Amino acid sequence: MSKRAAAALVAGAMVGVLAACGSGGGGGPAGKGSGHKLVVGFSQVGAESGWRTANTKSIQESAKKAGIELKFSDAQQKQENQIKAIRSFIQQKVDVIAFSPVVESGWDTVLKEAKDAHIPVVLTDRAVDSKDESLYASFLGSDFVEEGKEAGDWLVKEYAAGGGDVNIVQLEGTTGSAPANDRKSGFADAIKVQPRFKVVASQTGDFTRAKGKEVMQAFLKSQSKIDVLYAHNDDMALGAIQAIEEAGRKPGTDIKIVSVDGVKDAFTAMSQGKINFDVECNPLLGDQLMDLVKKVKAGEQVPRRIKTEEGTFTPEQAAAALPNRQY
Ligand code: GYE
Repeated sequence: MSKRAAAALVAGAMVGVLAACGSGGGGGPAGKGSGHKLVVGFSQVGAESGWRTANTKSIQESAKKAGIELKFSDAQQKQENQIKAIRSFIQQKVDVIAFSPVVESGWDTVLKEAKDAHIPVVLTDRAVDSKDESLYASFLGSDFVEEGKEAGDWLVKEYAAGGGDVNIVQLEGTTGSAPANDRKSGFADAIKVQPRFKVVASQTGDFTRAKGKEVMQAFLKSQSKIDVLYAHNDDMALGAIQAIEEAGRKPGTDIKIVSVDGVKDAFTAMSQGKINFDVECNPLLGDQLMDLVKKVKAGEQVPRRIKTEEGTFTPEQAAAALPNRQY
């Protein structure tokens, strides 16, 4: 190790000690009187959906409120960009790294690098499939399997009265992402109670409106009978609604729609009868995340898994909630 690197290491350790004591003192590089401001490197997935926009805003606002310096990096839905961002956070010696992993696999190497640099990592929104639990301190986010199950349970109830096949098309989220994997498996589990529920086509729409529309157009051409659309998020459902209307059919009536997220635009569509059921996924994770990074930095014990609370919405409930919906 060079002398410079060794000196940096010692300085880094001192900053850690100062921060851990919660003392000011002005001795650290952020210096003078106010004490060391906590620096968090955050790698966001992208800006693919209404959910994501609300999540980014929440994290940025909460960091400001908490007096945390947030180094924000947008990965544009690419894992390689996230890995680059994390490496740059390590180089900059941030206090804590937080990130929302675009896909579940392939993180062990870079997380090991953060661990070796003694920078704690907090996962938010999406999980990784790393076997080594020492690679991150905590995971804050929703239970996506449960969300898929809620969507499937609704469908089974909705068709409880009738017989005959129910043909379902599925718009999947980003391939390899935790919400796409889990919302698919949770739904599949719920509908397997009766073989008449058939997923006749399933393809990724990458969690975006444009892709949701495009894939739905293809489904409408290739499938002779579609009863239900299950979309892994609202943006894809909203894109699909356009495709269904342009094909001269009535979303919500000719084709029933069940979706996930619960963003304002989807509630508006629900109040117009175009979406039949929405499973909420809360993007407002900022305050909880800032709390968590502070505790992790201070060396406090934190739960390995923190689940967010969320509900489900019928069109009536969505219409009632719409005026006060924050995202
Ligand atoms: O449902 C979708 C977004 O990871 C929970 O990502 C998040 C998902 C959300 O693009 O709209």
